[in-house]
Amino acid sequence: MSKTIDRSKKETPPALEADFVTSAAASHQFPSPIGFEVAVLGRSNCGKSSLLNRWLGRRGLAKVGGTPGRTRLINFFKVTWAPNEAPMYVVDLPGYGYAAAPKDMVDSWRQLVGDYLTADRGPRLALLLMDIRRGAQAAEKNLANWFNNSGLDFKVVATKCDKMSMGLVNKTLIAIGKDLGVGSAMPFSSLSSLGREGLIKAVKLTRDSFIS
Ligand SMILES: Nc1nc2c(ncn2[C@@H]2O[C@H](COP(=O)(O)OP(=O)(O)OP(=O)(O)O)[C@@H](O)[C@H]2O)c(=O)[nH]1
Ligand SMILES: [Mg+2]
Repeated sequence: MSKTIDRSKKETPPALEADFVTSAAASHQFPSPIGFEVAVLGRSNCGKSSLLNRWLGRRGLAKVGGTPGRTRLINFFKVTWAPNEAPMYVVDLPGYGYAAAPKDMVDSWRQLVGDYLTADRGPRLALLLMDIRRGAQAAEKNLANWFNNSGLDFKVVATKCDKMSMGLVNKTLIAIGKDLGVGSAMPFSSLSSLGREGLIKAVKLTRDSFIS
């Protein structure tokens, strides 16, 4: 007899509303803050847009794939999870580390993302993503240091966990956490939904910590 897995009881439904608001190429184009904000950042192609779509349960909201490193804009999405819940911005930052990126592009990334991260935008959580197969490299270590020094809340998320055995995933999560000086990285797979519930919970806890 074949086994059917009933996930319906455990899975959080998609966000009630998730709408693209605007793209910004410079800080004067950032929309005014509306409250809590979650920023997704990581190396080009590490799965930022895919995570965003899977986390919110909105396939196609953020553009996936395409030419790595082509997205140079910051994309703002307005998200309301449930009725009577205040909306928040979810912010898809352009990826760094694209191998073929010319120097002026690297500089413009630094400028734009730096302007966003240092802007006075109220309570925020940054999600620092990396492909679990690549782990934490110099760029991720620099970013984690920067977050620790600036006091901006951040969580480390290892993406594409479906590409590894679960045994190795668990070991790698601990290793990444150690490399970056955090407890352990959080797992995610935009294919299998692994880690979605954990991410929903972690974001909610952080958000609630600012409200109380
Ligand atoms: N197997 C697997 N593939 C994934 C996963 N997440 C993303 N991908 C694939 O990785 C590629 C890049 O995904 P994106 O979500 O566009 O990555 P990104 O970080 O937004 O890329 P940029 O915006 O270019 O920086 C796509 O081909 C995705 O289908 C995952 O969890 N598992
Ligand atoms: Mg993207």
